Amino acid sequence: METTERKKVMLSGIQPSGDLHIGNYLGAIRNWGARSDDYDCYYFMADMHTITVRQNPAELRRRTLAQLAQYIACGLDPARNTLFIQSHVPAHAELGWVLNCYTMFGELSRMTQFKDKSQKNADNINGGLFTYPALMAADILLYQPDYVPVGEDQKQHVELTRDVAVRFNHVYGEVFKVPEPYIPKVGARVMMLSEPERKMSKSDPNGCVFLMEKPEDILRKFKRAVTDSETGRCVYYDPQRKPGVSNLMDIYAAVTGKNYEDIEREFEGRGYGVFKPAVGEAVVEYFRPIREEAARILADKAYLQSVYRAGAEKAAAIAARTLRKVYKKVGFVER
Ligand code: ATP
Ligand code: LTN
Repeated sequence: METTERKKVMLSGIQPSGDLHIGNYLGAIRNWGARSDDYDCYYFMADMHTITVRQNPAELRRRTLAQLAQYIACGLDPARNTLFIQSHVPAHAELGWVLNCYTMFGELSRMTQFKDKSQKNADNINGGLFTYPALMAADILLYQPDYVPVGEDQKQHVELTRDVAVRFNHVYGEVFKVPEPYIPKVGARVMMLSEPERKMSKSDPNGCVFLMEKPEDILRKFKRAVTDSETGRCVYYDPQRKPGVSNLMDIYAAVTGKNYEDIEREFEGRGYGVFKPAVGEAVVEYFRPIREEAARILADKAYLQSVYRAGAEKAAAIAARTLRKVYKKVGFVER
């Protein structure tokens, strides 16, 4: 039957600022593939965002392709998802500029990612780092998505995107669809194994577990994970008092599908010495097929090229439509 109903749209991106870690997967990528039958899905490598922090060019290029191979290995079939590299679609930079002019200094000043990253890179607090959320708003609004599947830390940026879209629509009529963040219940904020008070982050490789890491390295990191010194060494969920154990429980729950009660029962009276390696092994097994498949795909450079070229072409066509409308609304003369 012919239908004129628009398919729902999902879109998200990750910076190739480091190798992908289990936080990126559990917080974001895991939610991406699930809907590719019912949704139009756009996923990209946010390389333009990555240069807000100094990068080694060869490494950035390598990681961008490795990230694409990992997207595919995580189940994103390029035939059913538009996979592309942000810098291949100029409309991102073009709409990014326009939206810079509709995003307030005060709003940008409140972004916690800006505050964190300027602390970490005190010698390079550049304009791009500050205005990054306006480019992210452009990334999103170009494709008119319904949902943006991200981890908890990106909620503030998606909310700013909504505010910018509403502001723009208020002046010019319904130009942008106002998107919703789509955040998982378990795994939305995976913490460092070495410092469970801090978010696991690619640009901070200590305490981070990477998807492509060797099984023995993953196991070692879990065995050394910081817990607490509570007597009895009981496994139970209490993120305030037991951030290390609760983080491990979240990871274990996410990869096994068990709930907190199941996990507490499973490790009752068995202590952290049994619990930590068990989580490590579950993680190794969960990611084994992804790791092997990604390594296989990465070796096929011609295939990867065909995927990102086709992706850029499809993405550019959609993005150009929104950009044209925006240019017209703000008063630019049509070429
Ligand atoms: P960087 O260190 O360069 O900021 P990052 O590791 O924080 O990188 P991003 O590229 O900022 O990762 O994030 C990619 C996606 O993964 C986003 O949707 C983000 O919300 C999610 N994400 C990042 N870190 C975590 C985490 N620790 N737990 C859950 N989700 C996360
Ligand atoms: N800001 C995100 C990466 C990102 C993104 C996006 C996510 C850039 N553009 C658009 C969702 C939608 C980050 O640093 N994790």
